[in-house]
Amino acid sequence: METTPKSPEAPAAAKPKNKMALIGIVIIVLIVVGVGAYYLFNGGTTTPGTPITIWDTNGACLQTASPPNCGFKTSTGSTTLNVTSGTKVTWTNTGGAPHTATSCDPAQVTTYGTTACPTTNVSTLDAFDSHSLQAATGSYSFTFSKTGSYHYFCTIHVWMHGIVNVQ
Ligand SMILES: [Cu+2]
Repeated sequence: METTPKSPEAPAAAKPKNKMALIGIVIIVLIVVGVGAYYLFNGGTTTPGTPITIWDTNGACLQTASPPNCGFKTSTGSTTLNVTSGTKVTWTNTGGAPHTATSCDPAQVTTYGTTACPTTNVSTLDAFDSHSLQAATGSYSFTFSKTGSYHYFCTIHVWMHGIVNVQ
């Protein structure tokens, strides 16, 4: 008499236990996936792309300076960077003044004139604008997904020019 009521009780007690274990496993899986996604996302935004250095001479960036005392340069010292499609490029301002890396699309020519953009990018190319990058530390990244020649300049010193060729 005593054993018969006990046996249906045992599975009833085991069921919530299994449920708790399942919930525990689900929570652990969610944490693992969440942490993994965080690192994946964080890695994607903090990993520097192909570098372009924005430089000046202790904050000086004069249009009349010869040779130039400010500008854009790649790791080889060139103002032109050649990359393949899908490459992320990262501009870092190492100078003492704020600078920008801004694509030469028609809207910029309208605002800043042809000194800023002697060559205008074709309208099918993506536009980019870092806006003002803080002296010494500011950086900006842009991923080039369309092939073509991207002319860009600094909106603060419109005589600063650079080119990114995407093949
Ligand atoms: Cu500048």
